[in-house]
Amino acid sequence: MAYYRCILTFPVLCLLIQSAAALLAFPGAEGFGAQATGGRTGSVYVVTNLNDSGAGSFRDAVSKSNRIVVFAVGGVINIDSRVVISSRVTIAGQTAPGQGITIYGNGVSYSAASNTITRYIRYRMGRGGDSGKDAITIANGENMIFDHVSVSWGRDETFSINGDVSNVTISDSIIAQGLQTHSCGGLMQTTGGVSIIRTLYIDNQTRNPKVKGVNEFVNNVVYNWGGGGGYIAGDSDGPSQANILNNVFISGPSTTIHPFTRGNANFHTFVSNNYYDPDQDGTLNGFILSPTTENYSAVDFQSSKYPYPTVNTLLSPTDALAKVRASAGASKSRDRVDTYLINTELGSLGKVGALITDPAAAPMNGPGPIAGGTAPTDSDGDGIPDSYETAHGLNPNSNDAMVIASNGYANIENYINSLV
Ligand SMILES: *[C@@H]1O[C@H](CO)[C@@H](O)[C@H](O)[C@H]1NC(C)=O
Ligand SMILES: *[C@@H]1O[C@H](CO)[C@@H](O)[C@H](O)[C@H]1NC(C)=O
Ligand SMILES: *[C@@H]1O[C@H](CO)[C@@H](O)[C@H](O)[C@H]1NC(C)=O
Ligand SMILES: CC(=O)N[C@H]1CO[C@H](CO)[C@@H](O)[C@@H]1O
Repeated sequence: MAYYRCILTFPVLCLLIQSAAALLAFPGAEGFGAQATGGRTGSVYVVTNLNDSGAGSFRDAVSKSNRIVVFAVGGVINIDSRVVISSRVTIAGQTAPGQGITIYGNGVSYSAASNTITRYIRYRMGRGGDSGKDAITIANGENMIFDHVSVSWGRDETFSINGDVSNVTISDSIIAQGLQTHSCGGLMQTTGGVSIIRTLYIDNQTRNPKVKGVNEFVNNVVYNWGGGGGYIAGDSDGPSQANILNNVFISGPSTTIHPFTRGNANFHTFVSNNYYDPDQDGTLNGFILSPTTENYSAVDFQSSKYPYPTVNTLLSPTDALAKVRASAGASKSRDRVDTYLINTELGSLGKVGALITDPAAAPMNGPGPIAGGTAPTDSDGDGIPDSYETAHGLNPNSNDAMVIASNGYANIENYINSLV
């Protein structure tokens, strides 16, 4: 009805409104954060060096809103103090040559960084980071999507959302090795929703994750959680509503406790098809947890799913495991750390798990090396290489990166989306 009225009276306006509402952060974006707009309509910032600060640095790139950040360098960016991400920023780690970008040495804050799109980048905090801080923190804000992000070595939590936060997606990512003694995957406590999709939680003593509020937890793999717990149903006075579907829980050497703990009657959840392999024997020979209090703690079981924005394709638990192994994290070029976590640890199906407090020591041996590579030629410096411009009818000698193409994305977005 509304649609017809639109067509008859204001056809052009109507089409504009519809395409604006329907445009995803990138093609295939899913979950609560799928409609984040990032830096679209702003300008392009090309990161040209690995310096901690100053012109051409990552810190400078994300210091202002309305930017699409691309990389003409690859490697490790060592940061001393925490980096604060601005709102309406797109971070396109997939544009970096070589093995991409690792931010190492401290954490990043996405508090109030509403409407951000972050893809194919590694945030590794480490012991030198600020005590009591997370590798990624979000205390407030909405509409953020983290896709193919590898985050590790938080001193407090690794990826932590806690506050007035809405509409966040974490998809195809790795949340790894919260540092002892806290060793946390992280809180996922929103007022308005976080989707966690096809993501690996690995080697965290506790909070893999700890959830309160609105949560969709679909097709994830949780490996080698510690005695603090796997998926912790926040035992809170406030209400939570979660869909927990088709996930895989594999015990490792550090696992001493059931995958689900601490729920109470305020934790309302629809659970289905969650797979648990408890025996650490190197073979995938687990079972689907039946929805009992013993298996899921004393949650309030729902008989139907909450109508949350969700995955386009719900995988079986074993397909989810295969997908996570193949592509979770900054997998355009997997670094040594993620390769170790995925192949050596997760690939052992229960036999190997890291017992570390210092990521600079063996077996992790720090964040590097990350091959730097060479950026393709970009004559007009607009962030889109000449070869792509020529192949797609753009002008390699004039800045046309932010021109909106017929599909609604800026030219540069079509370029960065074409890379992965
Ligand atoms: C990056 O750091 C190097 C080494 O400290 C310095 O020589 C160079 O000028 C810096 N580049 C910029 C653009 O500040
Ligand atoms: C979250 O997303 C929904 C659906 O797009 C929207 O209706 C709602 O206003 C968003 N919430 C915030 C706080 O932006
Ligand atoms: C947990 O789930 C398994 C597999 O469905 C089932 O065999 C077992 O009885 C459940 N455990 C309890 C204590 O309910
Ligand atoms: C990197 C790190 O500290 N990992 C810890 C994660 O939790 C497990 C389970 O307790 C610990 O054994 C690890 O040391």
